[in-house]
Amino acid sequence: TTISAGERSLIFPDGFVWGAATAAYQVEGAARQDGRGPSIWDTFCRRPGKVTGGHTGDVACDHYNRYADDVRLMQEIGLRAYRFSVAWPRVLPGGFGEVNPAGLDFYDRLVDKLLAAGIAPYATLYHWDLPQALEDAGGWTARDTAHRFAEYAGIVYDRLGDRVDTWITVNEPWVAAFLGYGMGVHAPGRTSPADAFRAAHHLLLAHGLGARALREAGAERIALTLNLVPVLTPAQLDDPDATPSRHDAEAVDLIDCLANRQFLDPALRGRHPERLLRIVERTAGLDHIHDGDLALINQPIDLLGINYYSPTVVSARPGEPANPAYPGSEGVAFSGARGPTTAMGWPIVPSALTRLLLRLAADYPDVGLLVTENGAAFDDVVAGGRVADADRVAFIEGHLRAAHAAIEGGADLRGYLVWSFLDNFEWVEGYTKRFGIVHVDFDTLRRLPKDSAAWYREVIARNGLYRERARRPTLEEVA
Ligand code: GBH
Repeated sequence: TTISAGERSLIFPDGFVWGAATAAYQVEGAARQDGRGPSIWDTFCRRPGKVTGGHTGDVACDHYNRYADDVRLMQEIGLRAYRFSVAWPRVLPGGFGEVNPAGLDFYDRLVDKLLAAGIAPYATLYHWDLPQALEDAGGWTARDTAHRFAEYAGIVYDRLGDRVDTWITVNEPWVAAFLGYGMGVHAPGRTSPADAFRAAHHLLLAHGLGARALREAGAERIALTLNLVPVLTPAQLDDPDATPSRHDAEAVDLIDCLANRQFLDPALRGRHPERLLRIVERTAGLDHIHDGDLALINQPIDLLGINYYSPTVVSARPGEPANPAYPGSEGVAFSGARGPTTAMGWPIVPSALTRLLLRLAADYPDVGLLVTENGAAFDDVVAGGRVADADRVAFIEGHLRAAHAAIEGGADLRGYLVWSFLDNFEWVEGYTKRFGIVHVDFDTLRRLPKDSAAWYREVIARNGLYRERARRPTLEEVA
């Protein structure tokens, strides 16, 4: 019998980093503890109708107080890396100026616990919780915010840089800018396409200024994390080798430009895509882009962090109004999901991850690649003290096979971090969508590793996937 590619044993390169990720506002809670200042998400959650159930991150997983137990769990699962984010308003309650030592103390304790457990800390400096005071001064539409970010980055580095090797400046600037300032479905809830383009530029500038500050201070590894979206035509969703019509290819290129190249090209090539500049010019003008900005944004970085969840499917449709998430996308139709989806309604297409990684390797060959987020929400059920999340195991396994195929194809992929370590505050969806490999009971805050956590532990221990894993004897049986 032949073994299909989907069933082969797949071992990852030596040193491949296995881990999991979270973000401060989604897990920490303790929103008013130890001098933390308010962020735009504290404010946004209190606006009626913005977040499902009126949920907030006030308590979340209470990771701020339970981090020691959480690190113990990570160790049991065998994680080699843990990606967390630092809450800017914990460190600088007013966004700049006076430092809150208790805020830095928390990350100091967390890092020490991680290191003692043999887990590498990966610190993200901005995962969407802008200090409210900075939003009041213009938020990401203000150029100054990028400079404030670089100061903040330096302050955090001063405290943790002797122990944290891997620094991620900004998480998903597209989401922060276009969902936060354009569509208004994320904090701060503004609805101006012009503001969204300005915010996107200033987030890139923050990345560049932050990366420069980190580099000068001696940081070992610096990364930018983007939510990268493979853009496909409906035909390509069924058959990756299908050749799109000229008009559909044009639609794909436009959305790829707005979603991906808007960030990739300035950060990794020091230039703007031409068609992006034309859209920005007619939407926001170009005054916010200063001479020299591209050079600042294009700092040498070590890793590109990739958050991959699902592809976007588009085709050409003359007369179609712009999608509010993509100002400038007139004439493009977005298709709804077909085939299997997660509880978020996002299509499950692992093969798109292979294509994405190979495309990045080809187009941006000088940067290492790291999957900083991949995972899925499903309707988990606790039964008999267990969460049998076979759908999540299948999702992660499929994406690991896809990642491995990209490595075989030459992509310099250094690691994989599952989103998420814990069920947590899923932004607009509040606590109603669960992405964790560890279940959290949001009444008692008790943690329960799901079956996916036990499965992931095996993957990490074996540095890959084995065919017929059900029939492999356990160590105890062999002994
Ligand atoms: C990440 O963002 C975040 O970094 C993380 O905080 C979050 O919890 C996690 O993902 C899960 O959501 O509606 O089919 O067109 C994800 C960014 C942007 C990915 C919107 C999905 C819409 C897919 N997301 N995108 S679709």
